[in-house]
Amino acid sequence: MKNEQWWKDAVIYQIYPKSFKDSNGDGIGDINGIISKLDYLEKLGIDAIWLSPVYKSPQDDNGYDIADYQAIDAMFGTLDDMDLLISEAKKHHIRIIMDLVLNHTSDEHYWFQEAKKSRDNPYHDYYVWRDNEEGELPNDMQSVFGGPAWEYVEEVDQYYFHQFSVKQPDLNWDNDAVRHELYDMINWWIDRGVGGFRLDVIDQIAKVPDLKITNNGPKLHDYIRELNENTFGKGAFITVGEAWGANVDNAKLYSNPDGSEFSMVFQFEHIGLDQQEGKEKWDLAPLPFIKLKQVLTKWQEALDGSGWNSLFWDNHDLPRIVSRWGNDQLYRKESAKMLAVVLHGMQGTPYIYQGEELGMTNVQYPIEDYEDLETLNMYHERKKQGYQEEDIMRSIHAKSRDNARTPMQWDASDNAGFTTGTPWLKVNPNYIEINAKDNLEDPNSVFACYQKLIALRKNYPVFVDGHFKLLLEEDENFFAYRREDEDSEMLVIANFFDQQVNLPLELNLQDYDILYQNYKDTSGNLYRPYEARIYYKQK
Ligand code: TEU
Ligand code: CA
Repeated sequence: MKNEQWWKDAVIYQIYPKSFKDSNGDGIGDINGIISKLDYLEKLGIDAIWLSPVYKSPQDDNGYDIADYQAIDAMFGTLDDMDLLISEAKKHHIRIIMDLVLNHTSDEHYWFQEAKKSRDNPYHDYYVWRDNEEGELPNDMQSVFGGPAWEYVEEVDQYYFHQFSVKQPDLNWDNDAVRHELYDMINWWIDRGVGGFRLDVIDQIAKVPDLKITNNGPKLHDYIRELNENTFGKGAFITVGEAWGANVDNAKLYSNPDGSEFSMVFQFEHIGLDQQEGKEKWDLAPLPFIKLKQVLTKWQEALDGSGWNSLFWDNHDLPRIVSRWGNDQLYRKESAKMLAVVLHGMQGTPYIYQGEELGMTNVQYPIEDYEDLETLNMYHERKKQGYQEEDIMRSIHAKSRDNARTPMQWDASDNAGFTTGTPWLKVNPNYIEINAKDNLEDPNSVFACYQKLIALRKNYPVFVDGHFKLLLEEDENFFAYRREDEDSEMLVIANFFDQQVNLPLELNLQDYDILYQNYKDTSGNLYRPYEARIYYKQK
C-alpha cells in the first residue's frame, strides 16, 4: 500500500476556494460551490483537487492563517459540507488533497491565545519567543510580507517570531508536544478520507532564528521523516511539500522513492527567473529563455529515477502564465496551449491552477481594488521609499498574487457566473470572451487542450516514465525535447514566441504520429507563433 504510487500518472487541479464558485450569493466561493462543479472537473479528467485552506481563520492571509485546524470556516461551509465534498468527489474519481499550514497558526488560534498569557502557560512554548532586552528586537530579521519578523507582547515581555504576517506566529517545532498535536490533527483528516496533503512552506518549519536560519534548518529532514512515520507514511497518499529553498540535492530527499518523506516538492527555480538577481519578485526582468530551458532540464535529469518532479506554471501566489510568458492578446489561446504542452510533456505530476485551463489572464486594477496583503504592504513600503507610482503599479500588474485570485470565469452572465452577489475581489472584465461555458462548446478551446493532454498521460506510458532529453539547447525560439522509454519515443516541439520560424532539426516526420497540435493543420518545418506539436512513434 505504502509504495503504491498512483500519483505518478495523476494530474492535480488546484482550487482557491474563495474564488472558485459561490453557492449562496455572499460573494465568496464555498464548499457547496465546489461540489456543484465536480462534473466539470471530471470532464477535464483530473485525479485530485488540491484545496487551498478552508479551515476556520480570520482570513488575514486568506486562510493560510489557521485558527482551528479541525473546523471549517463558516464562510466556506461546515464540516458536514466538507465530508460531503470528500465523498461526492470520490464518486467523480477525484481525491481531495488538504493544504496543511504547519509552520505557523493564526494569532487567533487557541494555542496562541493561551501562549501569550504568561511565560508558564502550558502553550507558551508552542511558539518561538525571545526575551525583551532593553526594548531591542532580538535581531533584524524581516518577515516575508514586510516589516520585522518579531512582534512584542506586553503580558510576557517577550517577542514572538513570525516569518509571515504579524497574525501568523511561527510554531515551535523543537517542542515535541507541538509536533504530536499536529500529527493527531493530520490523522484526524486521514480518517475523514482525504487523499493527500500539500504542505505549506514546509522547508521553513525547522527555523533557527538565533542564527537567522529560515529554510533548510539542520533538523528539517528529521522532522519531515518523523511527520511521515506518524501520519501519511502509512498509506498511499500523495504529498507535496512547498519548498522555496529546494535544490536538486535536497529534492532527492524530499521525494525519495523509498517513501520516507513526500511524494514530491514544489520547487521554484524556474519561477524566479524573470526578476532581477538578488532582488525581490517585484523587480522585473525579461525571461531568460535559454536559462529557463536549462533549469527545467536540470530538474528533469536530476530527479529521473531518484525522485519525482511536480510540474507547474501557476498557483494562487503567482501571476497567470499566459500573461507572464505567453501572449494574452493576439495569441492568447495559441500561447496558453503551447505552455500547457511544454509543461505536460515533461516527467512529473502536473498541477493546473483554476482558470489556467481556460487561458485566464492577469488583471490591471487601480490599487483600491487589490486585497492581497503582500501586494498592499509592498505598495505602501515602496511609496514610503520614494518609488514612482507607475513603477509600483507595473510590478503589481505583472506579479501581484491577486492576478491568480480573481473569481473563476464560468460564463458570460453577471460576475462571470461566479456569484449572484458582489464578488469579494473584482472579476476580470474579460470574462465575456474568456469563460468555461464557451470553452466547453469549442473543440479547439484551451480547455480541450488540457483535457487532451491529461488523457494522453493516461494512455501513453512514455509521458510518465520516458527519459528526458533537451533538444536545440541554444536555440532562441524553440523549446524542444525528447522523451524515450523502451518501447517508444515522443517529441515535444514548441515555438515559444510570436514569430514564425523554421525548425532547425532533421526529422523523418513520416515515422511519427502527431498526438497533439495547437493549430488546425501543420506545415512541415514551419512553426507559426506559439505553435506546438507532440510527435510519437513506437520503436
Ligand atoms: O507561500 C509561501 C511563500 O513564501 C509566499 O509567501 C511567497 O513568498 C509569495 O507568495 C510570493 O509572492 C505559502 C502560501 O502559498 C501563501 O499563499 C501564504 O501566504 C504563505 O505560505 C504563508 O502561509
Ligand atoms: Ca458563499
